[in-house]
Amino acid sequence: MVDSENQKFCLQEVLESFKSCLSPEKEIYIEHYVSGWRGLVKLLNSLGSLFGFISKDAVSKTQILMNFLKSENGPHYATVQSMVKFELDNKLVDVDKKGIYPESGCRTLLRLHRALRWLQLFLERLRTSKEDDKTSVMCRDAYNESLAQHHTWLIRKSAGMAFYGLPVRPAFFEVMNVGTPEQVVDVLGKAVPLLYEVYQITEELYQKHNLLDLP
Ligand code: 1Q0
Repeated sequence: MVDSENQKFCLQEVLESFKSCLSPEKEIYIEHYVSGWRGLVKLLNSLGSLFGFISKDAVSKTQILMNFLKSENGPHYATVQSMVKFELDNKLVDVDKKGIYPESGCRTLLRLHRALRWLQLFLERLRTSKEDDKTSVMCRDAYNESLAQHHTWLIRKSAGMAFYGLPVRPAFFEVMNVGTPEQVVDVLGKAVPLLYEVYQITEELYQKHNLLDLP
């Protein structure tokens, strides 16, 4: 069996997953959302063991969601909207503090949702960067503006160290497996607004149901 996490990363493929996660009614299909993250994990794995702790967490979060999808309640987990409704209606979410549902779909997806904001900010910086700009700085700035506020001191320190291990911009573009730097910039120009749309839909839904601070 092929281990999909070890296959070669392709930015285009990730983009396709995030594109297909939006239904015509702007619902978000969890299956495609997860497959977008799994594609990103492939890239992370190709960057070396320094990023292992991040990749491990991302894999575990995607696995939790896939397990819900495959469970007998699977149909309720088809979209983010149906998951939120199902888990709230059936009181399957720890709302104020951790209790009996430490791994609800809602809180798990919220972690990936916050990471999506980081990704969008990072890719936008990458898109508008110049050849000599440092990927570690772009990544750190995007992280500080988004995910960092949700992380403990220890995780912030570990993430900060890992960022120094990022490849330089030309090598990073190479890893994306898209083509020339111009083509990468072009694909990034399509990726960023798409990620933003998916992010925004989830953000509004979570806001509406007061789910943005789930423990
Ligand atoms: C390329 C560099 C990657 C840098 C990733 C930046 C994010 C740093 C995140 C550090 C996470 C540390 C591990 C554990 C965190 C958890 O405590 C936290 C909260 O969960 P919980 O259960 O404890 O409440 N988890 C999270 O915040 C989720 C983090 C998921 C991060 C997923 C990152 C996947 C990365 C993909 C590589 C993207 C490469 C970008 C360029 C590709 C071009 C399209």
